[in-house]
Amino acid sequence: MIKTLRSVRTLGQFIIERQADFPYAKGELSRLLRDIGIAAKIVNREVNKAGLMDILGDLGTSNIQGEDQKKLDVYANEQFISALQSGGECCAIASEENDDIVHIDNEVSKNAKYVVAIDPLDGSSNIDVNVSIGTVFSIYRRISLSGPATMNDFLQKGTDQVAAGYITYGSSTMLVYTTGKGVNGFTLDPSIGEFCLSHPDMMSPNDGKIYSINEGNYVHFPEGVKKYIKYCQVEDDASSRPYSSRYIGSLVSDFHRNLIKGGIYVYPSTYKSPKGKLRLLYECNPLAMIVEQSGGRATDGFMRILEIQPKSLHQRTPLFIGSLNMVNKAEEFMLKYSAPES
Ligand code: AHM
Ligand code: MG
Repeated sequence: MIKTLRSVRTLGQFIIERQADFPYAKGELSRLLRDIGIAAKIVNREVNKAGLMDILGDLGTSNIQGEDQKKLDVYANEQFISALQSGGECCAIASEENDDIVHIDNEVSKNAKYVVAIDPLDGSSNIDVNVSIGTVFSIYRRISLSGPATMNDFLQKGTDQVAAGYITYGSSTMLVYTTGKGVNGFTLDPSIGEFCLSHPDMMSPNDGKIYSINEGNYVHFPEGVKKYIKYCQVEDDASSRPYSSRYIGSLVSDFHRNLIKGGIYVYPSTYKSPKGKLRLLYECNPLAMIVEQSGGRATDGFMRILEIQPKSLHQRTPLFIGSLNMVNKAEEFMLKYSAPES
């Protein structure tokens, strides 16, 4: 009997097929996603050989948050900016690594329709120790009509995202994205250098058994979070508690695991960071769009992440994200024990 090869769909093929979902589209968004996929492969190559090259360690500069940047962060930032620059479909970028908007003002790009918010390499404290890291990106249609992009082009609510995604550089490298019509995941096959569809129509389980939070900060957490953690640890057969605690310290990796297995990731406000640590535009909004598209939920403890009106590029927000029923339960605790006084 002749065995037929199972057909492989590459990211490039899939993006083109899906263009039909947007009958009036001219292919710009497809090309933009393709450009991000190309940069991801280049960054992946460097991440993989990070241990071999003199690319580890602090570069000695700080970003706007006052955090040390690693060399690989800078490299990833340059790669994504350069791919978007040469692709011609993006007129400006907001990056975790740049204080201000990066304008792409060459003739091809300056009137392009889209702006991109990106965290080029998240979880950078894990680079030196071989733990998986990720990229998170968000794409908006600009609202300014022409010329250089404006701050307002970036300060749109998460509900206005036209596409969002992440790349996780782990035991294998995956790119997961949505254009608002479901979530699909692609695994990089290093032998052919292509992202191949491996996780079609990803769905977040409604319930899960994993909670992910930096419990070392327990004393600084709001009462609602403390009570929710205790709830996760109580024995209860009906809800499969106690849950397992899993925390990698790389948002993308923690999120990705919970998306597949079912779970909740929480980075709440703390005494040290009253607004939380994570950034709304290029960390929380893209993952919130993905989780909602897969049937899960993302809130700041009280309000849907995608409905927060951003006021600045590097704005932070608390984040409760993951399986629908788990986020609902955590929110119940927040409302009961930590609701802001009105
Ligand atoms: P970064 O953008 O500086 O890498 O910080 C974001 C990271 C997330 O990936 C991770 O979930 C979180 O910070 C971990 O923070 P903490 O060490 O406070 O638990
Ligand atoms: Mg980050």
